[in-house]
Amino acid sequence: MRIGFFDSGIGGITVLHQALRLLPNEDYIFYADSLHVPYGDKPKEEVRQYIFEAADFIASQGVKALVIACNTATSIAVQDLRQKYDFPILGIEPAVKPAVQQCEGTRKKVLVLATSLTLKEEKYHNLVRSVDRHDIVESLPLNGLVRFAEQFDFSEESVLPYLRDQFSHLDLRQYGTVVLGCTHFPYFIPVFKKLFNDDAEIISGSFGTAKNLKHILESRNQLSDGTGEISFYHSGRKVEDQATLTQYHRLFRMLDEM
Ligand code: DGN
Repeated sequence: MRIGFFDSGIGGITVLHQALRLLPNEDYIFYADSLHVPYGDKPKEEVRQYIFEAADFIASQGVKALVIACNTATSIAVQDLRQKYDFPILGIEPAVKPAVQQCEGTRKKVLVLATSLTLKEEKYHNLVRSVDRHDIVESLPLNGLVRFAEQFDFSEESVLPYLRDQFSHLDLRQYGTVVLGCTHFPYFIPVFKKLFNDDAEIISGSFGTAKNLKHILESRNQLSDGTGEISFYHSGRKVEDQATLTQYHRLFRMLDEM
């Protein structure tokens, strides 16, 4: 059986990319809710409805696990999804704990970047409260970055001015770790590195999520002998046109080169 990956858009590829490294012999369904992306600045109830429609579709294809490769969807729906389906459901959340650990013994702070919906949710506030040094954790919503990614615009010329503007009220030298709390953001790691002058570590939850997935499949004795094949879906419709598939493969290559 295949493994489902779900995101509002192309962000989930950054998590699937890590999973393919750890689990190359699995086959995957990648579902992007391209009709409704972006989620991050929409009302919560509306987004919940989209998430359940997507999960129903993925479940109807028969999967042995589902990865919610979207911090926003995880924060508002992962608990309820787990009640509804009988296969394991993994979510991704901002890597606040490792970030705080990395800053231990320094005078540096943690900056969490995510969508406004993720940062508003109780789940995020509980996560921050659960770490020892929550006083060093700051956050900033960057909804606009999702739009750049969905337009396949990863260029420094476009993105750097946007980020400089968003960060203009902050002294970036005070941060030791920057948490990419949205799966669309790792595409911009080279731009973030430029902005933070390599002073800060830039981390995301993708690798941890892929590691959890591997662990769960191993413990359930459910590893497969597949070929790493991916079937792409856009809001319930199979993606078959070559131009879109080529764009997806370009994203994997971009991530390979980082
Ligand atoms: N990629 C998603 C996340 O990790 O939060 C959300 C992007 C969006 O739809 N705004």
